[in-house]
Amino acid sequence: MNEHTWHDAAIREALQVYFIMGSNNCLKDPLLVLEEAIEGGITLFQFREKGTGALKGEAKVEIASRMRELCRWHGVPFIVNDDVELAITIDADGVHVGQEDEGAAAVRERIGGKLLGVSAYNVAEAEAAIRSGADYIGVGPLFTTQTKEDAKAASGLLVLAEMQGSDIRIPIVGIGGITAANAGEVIRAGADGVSFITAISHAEDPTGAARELLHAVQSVRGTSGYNLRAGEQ
Ligand code: TZP
Ligand code: MG
Repeated sequence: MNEHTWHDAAIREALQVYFIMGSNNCLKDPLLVLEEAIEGGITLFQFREKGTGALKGEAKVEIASRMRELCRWHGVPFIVNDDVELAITIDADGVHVGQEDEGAAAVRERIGGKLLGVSAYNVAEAEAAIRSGADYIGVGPLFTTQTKEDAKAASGLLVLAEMQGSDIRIPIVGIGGITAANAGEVIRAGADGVSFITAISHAEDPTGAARELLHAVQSVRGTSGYNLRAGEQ
């Protein structure tokens, strides 16, 4: 299967409150954090198991499978960072790769119609990602982040305006230092959604944190009929 099965409108909906996390980002049981975040209304989840103390081998597959099932049960799309093999094994909904990872075009070949996200720091990288078959791009770090060990300098929000000015029409999610306090600005600057690690993974109340992020995004962006889960909140 090689055609894209994700339509733009559905992707823009899913990107709204995009929680990224691995076991080493959490202050308590990662499965509990994920469950609470889902309860609060996250619209997409990315399993990103990397950095100091990251799980490997069987342990990584085990926790990923449990998170995958939790997301499936609640109807939240589940994406794997970098590890295409794992994404295929546990039948993830998609894969997200950075510029430094396996070429996005090669990943597209391997995953067929699954969702493909690619990180882009600037317009040139966004254009390359689109040529490679990306379904959406993750743009950032927009603000300073403590979380990514090899993060580039924060770009600020201007990069989002530059992308609009350059006719980049692919769905965009912002990343890097995003909280409920600045999420609205990110949407106003042109992103379809916000992605973040710490804003939920370090929250004392992940459910409340997710609700605040959803509110911050939707009060700028509005809601649409596409968000089938909105009625549950
Ligand atoms: N890519 C760019 S910044 C970042 C990644 C994975 C980390 C985002 O983490 P936080 O805690 O939301 O700043
Ligand atoms: Mg990567």
